Order: sequence, then structure tokens, then C-alpha cells
Amino acid sequence: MSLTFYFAPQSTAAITDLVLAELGTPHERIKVDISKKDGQKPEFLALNPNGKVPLIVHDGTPIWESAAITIYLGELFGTDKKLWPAAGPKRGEAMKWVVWTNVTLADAVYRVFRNDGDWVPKDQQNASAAKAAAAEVQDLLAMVEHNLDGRAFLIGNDYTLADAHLNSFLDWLRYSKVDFSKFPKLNAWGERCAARPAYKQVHAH
Ligand SMILES: N[C@@H](CCC(=O)N[C@@H](CS)C(=O)NCC(=O)O)C(=O)O
Repeated sequence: MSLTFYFAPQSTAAITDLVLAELGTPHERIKVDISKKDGQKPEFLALNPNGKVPLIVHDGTPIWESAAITIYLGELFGTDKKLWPAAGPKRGEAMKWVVWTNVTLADAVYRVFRNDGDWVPKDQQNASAAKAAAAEVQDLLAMVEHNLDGRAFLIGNDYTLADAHLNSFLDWLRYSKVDFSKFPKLNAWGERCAARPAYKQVHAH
């Protein structure tokens, strides 16, 4: 078995880094310097035509998109370790949170950052779109808060890679000073996720 993980520090690859740490799956690590546009080099584009990290190459097959990678690694290496449910409704629930993170939540978050801050030139930004998207992010976080009513983790009382995936994405929002003050259950869940040895391990390097 060969597994290679292409990553950049402080990027979406942090999600995959945590997933791999939770699973303990042996892998080779290759750092991609995205500040130097290494993702645009032909040899990287041949593996991921999006030019982005994270990317894994498993036994010669490149898999990109962090949601796909979490689900893929969970299915292959996570069920025995009870970090990913077996095929069936519980797996469906885990998948829905992973996909929701990258599709629904990320869409609202990207609209905030595209319309406020330095991602795109100011003359292409729209302050009222930023405000509406920020309110949408709050509504989406409230959905997580509600879901955690009576459960320790997203799909029950056991931690899964769905928790790793969403909480790692939320680390970026915490770092970006998104307001979490209205979400006590979400914050307590985040602390439970951060107390895991794998989380401490990835944050130590
Ligand atoms: N939807 C992708 C997003 C990946 C992504 O945006 N990666 C950024 C870093 S956070 C990247 O590699 N950017 C390099 C570039 O655009 O040159 C995923 O979830 O994997």
C-alpha cells in the first residue's frame, strides 16, 4: 500500500492532516509551497488539475477535494477503528455533515471572504453581500448548535471523522474571528474535539 499526502501548512489540508492523524494510517508527506505557486507546476497539475491541496495519491490514484478524501479514508481505514460508520444510515449521517461543511457552509463563508477582506480587489466587493453571508454563517452555525442538543458529537455520542472534518474547518473561522458567542454547545463540542490526542498531535507541528 502506498499513500502520499500533499499539504500546505495553514490550509484546507489541515482537515486531511487531522483525519490521517486520527486514523494513524502510514503515509508519505509532501509539502507544497502554495505561496510560491508550486500547485501550478505541471507535475502537481498532472495529479490535481485544480492546483490545490489537500491531495492524496493512494496506490497511484490521485484523490482531491477534502470532503472526498475524508469519506474515502474513512471508508478504507476508519470503520475498524470506529471512526467511520459501516455502510448504512449512520454512514449517511457522517457523509451529510462532511459534504455540508464543504458545500453549504463553505459557500456562505467564501461569500463573506470574497466580499470583505483581501481575497479579491475592493472594487469587486459588495458590503451588503458580505453582511448577508455573515448572517447566513451564523444561521448555519446555529444548525450545528441545534444538532448537538442531547448528543456529544455530530451523529451520536461517539466521535467520528465527521467531527474531525467540521471542527477542523471551523478552526479557520475561529482564527478569522467569526463570532461563536451564541453557540455554547458547539463551543463545548469543539473543546471535546480539540482534547483528542490526534488533534493535539497535528497542532504540535
Ligand atoms: N474545495 C477544496 C479547496 C482546496 C483549497 O482551496 N486549497 C487551497 C489552500 S486552502 C489551495 O491549495 N490553494 C492554492 C492555490 O490556489 O494556488 C477542498 O476542500 O479540498
